[in-house]
Amino acid sequence: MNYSPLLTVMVRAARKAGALAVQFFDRRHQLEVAFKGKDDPVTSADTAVEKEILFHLRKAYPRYGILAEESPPSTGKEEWQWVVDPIDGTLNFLHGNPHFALSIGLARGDELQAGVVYDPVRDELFTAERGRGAFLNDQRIRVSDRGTLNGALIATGFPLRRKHLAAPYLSSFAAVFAASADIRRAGSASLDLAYTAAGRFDGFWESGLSPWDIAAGCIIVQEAGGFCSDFQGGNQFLGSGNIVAGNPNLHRHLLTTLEGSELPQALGQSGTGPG
Ligand code: 2AM
Ligand code: CA
Repeated sequence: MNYSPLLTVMVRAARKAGALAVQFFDRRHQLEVAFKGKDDPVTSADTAVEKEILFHLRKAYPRYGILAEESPPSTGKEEWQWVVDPIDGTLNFLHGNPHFALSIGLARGDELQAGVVYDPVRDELFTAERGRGAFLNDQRIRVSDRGTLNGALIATGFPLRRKHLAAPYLSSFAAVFAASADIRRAGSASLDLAYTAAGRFDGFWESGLSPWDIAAGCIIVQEAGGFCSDFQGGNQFLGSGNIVAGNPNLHRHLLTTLEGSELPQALGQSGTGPG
């Protein structure tokens, strides 16, 4: 696969750090777990994998800003910014479920430019660069072409750190569940988006995410021909952490279905953003 110079750097970072993540995964019982908040674990694996990713990115692009899950943010004034999650799906990782990914996005101002989501256990590398399409390993990927929710397989995530949103969330679940074939909750937002880009899911919704959970996955969805938005259909998904994604038809149907549920209003009342 002939990657651009930019993607070459991002892919190198993902592969080197991915190998490290798998080593940690194989001896996860020895990891010390600290908690950033309730149900918000961080291990030495998260910090070491992030350090490895940032080493490669900084070496090639020393002036770019950095927004990464386990590091203090840079000034935020840089035009170009890396948006990095070293292990997305930390709870899976810690429980020995082999479903997690490294997520590396690049934004210029508000616009996503490139993304890499790497599942090091399955060695599946999802990549995209603005205007150049989306790929899984060296194969071009596209979102599904399903026109309606009828028969659709939809991914979601629970508001695990905002359990007071359980009831309104379940109202959105019930609405989508009634209209679709089935729903999956796999525990890694970046992989949910990458799978949506590859047509493995027809769509995805979740609330309360952080920019590093979704930046890379969203540009992969967009370059695979899909749409990503917030719950109002606008482009404030990185800032709000509330996201709806899918092929263009499914995206529209999902938005309408979610609008008919209690979730958007409850999010409006409890404020947006991760937590
Ligand atoms: P993590 O594994 O890196 O914590 C699961 O629903 C998905 O949501 C995962 O991608 C998880 O990322 C992310 N996630 C859950 N709660 C979050 C929060 N409060 N802030 C940011 N990301 C969150
Ligand atoms: Ca994450």
